[in-house]
Amino acid sequence: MSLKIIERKVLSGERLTEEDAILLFKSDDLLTIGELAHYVSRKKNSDYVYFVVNRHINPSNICINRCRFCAFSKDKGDSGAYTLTIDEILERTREAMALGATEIHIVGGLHPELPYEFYIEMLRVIKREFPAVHLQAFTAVEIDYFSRISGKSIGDVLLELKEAGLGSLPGGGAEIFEKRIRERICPEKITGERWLEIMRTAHRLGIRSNATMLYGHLEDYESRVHHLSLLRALQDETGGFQAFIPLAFHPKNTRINGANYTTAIDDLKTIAVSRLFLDNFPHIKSFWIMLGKKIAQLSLLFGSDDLDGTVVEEKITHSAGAMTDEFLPKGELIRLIRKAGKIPVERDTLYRIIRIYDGADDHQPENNKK
Ligand code: V47
Ligand code: SF4
Repeated sequence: MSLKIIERKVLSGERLTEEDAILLFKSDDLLTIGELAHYVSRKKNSDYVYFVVNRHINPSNICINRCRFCAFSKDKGDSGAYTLTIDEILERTREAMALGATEIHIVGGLHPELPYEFYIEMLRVIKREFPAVHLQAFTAVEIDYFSRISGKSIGDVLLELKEAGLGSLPGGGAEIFEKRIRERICPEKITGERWLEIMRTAHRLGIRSNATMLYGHLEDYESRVHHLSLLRALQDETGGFQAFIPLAFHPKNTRINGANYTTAIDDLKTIAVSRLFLDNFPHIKSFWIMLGKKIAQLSLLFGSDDLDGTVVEEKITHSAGAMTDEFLPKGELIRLIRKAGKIPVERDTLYRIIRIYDGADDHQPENNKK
C-alpha cells in the first residue's frame, strides 16, 4: 500500500491518525518510514543526538508481582534473590559519580517487607552526599505500591519523594496498556489507566517522566497503536513526558510461551512509527542495552535522537537473555553517534545541554562552562 498520503501529512506537519500508524506498521517500506521519521527527528532536534552519563541501580529483585515477561524478579528465599542495603546503593552511586555520572536511575521489584521509609531514606542519603545528582527513580508501578504500603495518596507519596530528592520518574511499567494483552503478560500489575493516572499526577506536581512500551511479546500492531495513542493524549494534556522509549522484549527465562527475540526490522520500524505518531514527544530514545549497539546506532537514522547512557550495570534485560555489554564508556557513545553523521550532545536528565561534541572545538554552552 502506498504511503503517499501519510508522507504528505508528515511533510505538512499534520497529525497522524491511529489508522495511519497501523498502516505504517503493516507496511514493508521500512526505508520510506525511516526517512520520514528521520525528517521529523531532525526538525525537532536538528542533528543532535543526546546521551547521559548515568548508572542504573536495582535495589532488589524480590517482587510480589512476578510479571510473566520478567526474568529479573524472584520470590523471597529463591536462589539469586537479593536486596541491597542503603550503604551498598550509596557505594554504587559513589562509583558512578567518580566516573562523571549526573544521573542515577533506580528501579526495582515490589518488595514484600521493605517499609516505605526505606525508599525515602535511600533518596535522602544519596542526596546528602551528592546534592547535584539527578535521581530518576521508581516507576509508576512502584509509586502505586508505595501508596499502598504507606496508606498515603499518590500525590503525597510523590511530594515526599520529591522533598527527599526525587528528580523525575523513569518510564517503566507501562508495558502494553490494552487490558486483553496486559492480563496475559502481567496480571498482577496495575492497570494501564492507573499507570497513566500516576503520570498525570506526577506531571501536575511538576515531576517530569518518561514513557515506555514493551513490544515483541503477545501484542499486535493495534495494541501498540492504542498504547501510543493514550500516551499522546496524556502528553497533550500535561506536556510532562520527556522521552518515549520502545523496549524490545527479551524472552529468555520468561513465561511468555512461544515468544522470540525482536528483529532489526521491527525494532527500527517501531522507533520510526513512534517518532511519527508521537508528534508531541520531544525525544525518542533507543535503549542500546535492549537493541544492541549496532541497531541502536542505526536507529539514529530512523527517528531516534537519544541513546540513553553509560548504564554500567543492567539486570532486567540481562536476566532475559540480552547479549549486550552492561557499560558503554562515554567515548564509545560519542563514537557511535559521530559515525552516524550526528552531533553527540551530553545532556542531564532534563535534557539541559552539558556539552556539545561538534568537532575539533567541542564546547560547553556559555552559561554552563566549568
Ligand atoms: O518496566 C522487563 C522492561 C522495564 C523485560 O525511562 C523487559 O529512560 C525486555 O523502563 N525484556 C524497566 N524488557 C526498564 C525501563 C527503562 C529502561 C531504560 C530507560 C528508561 C527510561 C526506562 O523493563 C520494565 C519492563 O517494561 N522489561 N522484563 C524483558 N524480558
Ligand atoms: Fe516486578 Fe517490575 Fe519484574 Fe513486574 S516487571 S515482576 S513489577 S520487577
